[in-house]
Amino acid sequence: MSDVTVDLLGMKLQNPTVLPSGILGESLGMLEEAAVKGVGMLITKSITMRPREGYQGPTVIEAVPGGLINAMGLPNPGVEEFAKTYKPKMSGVPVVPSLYGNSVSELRVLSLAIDRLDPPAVEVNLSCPHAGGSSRRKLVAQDPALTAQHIGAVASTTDVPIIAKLSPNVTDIYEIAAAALFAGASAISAVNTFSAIEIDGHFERPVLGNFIGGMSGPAIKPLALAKVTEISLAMRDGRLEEAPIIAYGGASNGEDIAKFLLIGATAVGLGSAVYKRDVDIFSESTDELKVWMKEKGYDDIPAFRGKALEWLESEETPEYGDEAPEDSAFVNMQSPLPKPSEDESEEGEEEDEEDLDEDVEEDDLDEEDLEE
Ligand code: RRO
Repeated sequence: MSDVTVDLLGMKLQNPTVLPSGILGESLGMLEEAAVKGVGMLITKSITMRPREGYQGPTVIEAVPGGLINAMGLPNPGVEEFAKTYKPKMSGVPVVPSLYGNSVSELRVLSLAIDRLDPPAVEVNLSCPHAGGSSRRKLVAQDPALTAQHIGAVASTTDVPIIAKLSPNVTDIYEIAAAALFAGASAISAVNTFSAIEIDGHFERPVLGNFIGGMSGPAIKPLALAKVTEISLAMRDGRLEEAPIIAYGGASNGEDIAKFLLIGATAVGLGSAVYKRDVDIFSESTDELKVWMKEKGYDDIPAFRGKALEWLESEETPEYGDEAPEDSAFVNMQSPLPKPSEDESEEGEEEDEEDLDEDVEEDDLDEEDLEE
């Protein structure tokens, strides 16, 4: 039986699945249900000092197939109410509070209050793409100095491990990760949602109540994979100190989880996918991951973590490989044009072969000329 347990910041997770912040987190009952149904780790909705109602609707739309845009506006009861019901573990599953501060000093006070609740770790949300409403103000995680200040404030008030949640809306994400780790973070979570807007063609205005939102879902998976890859590669070549990465970004099944582990993640969030399926997704995806590992012959996750990065470190540009199954979506997408009919294709082949012979003769000539 494949071992899918994960060691993360002193926590032993039963599997690498994570419920990301903001998904189901408003109701304690839903968190409990996810815990009972087999999630590896829970992150709460981002908590602020004072209660926030959130933005007016619409707050979530499906803008493209597999692509949700949200602007919830950090709805949460505030730290005082949160403290009344928070438990560091639910059904044996670690519950990590997510912290959001409007300023460095506010974050410090918030972190002190959360530290009293004895959490197993804290995640610091530095990257909500619309925390300033529709003001388009700069995000903390778009600036290394601001990132270091916010993480430093939390590090000065708590001894529990700090997870810095980064934004994909930057050019060099590893530079922000470096600032966070330097200032006292022990892990990186990446990525928050991609800044996004949808326009209503009829009413000629942005669709979301807040106008600007953040995009998530399967449509962003390759983009998120690229951002996590950037961080992992920087860790491998020494630009960044080694630290666990919790990956978020469009994963929705066991093979997607494997993909993020293959590019160096330690744990993987299933967020938008919970909306599409339900909380059973955590145990179902874990089972799918186990099947994938069995097929590949891996006994545990460290046996393949980061394996796909080797391709990106290589100097050569490797071929996709003959071993790719014929029904692979990727192989099929390499020839998107309709195939010629049989007769045409035979003629085509003959012509091509003739051309090839001529080329070879010409090549031979060239070589002889050169030798002379
Ligand atoms: O609550 C939100 O609207 C929200 C947050 Br705090 C966040 O970090 N990322 C996001 O896409 N939405």
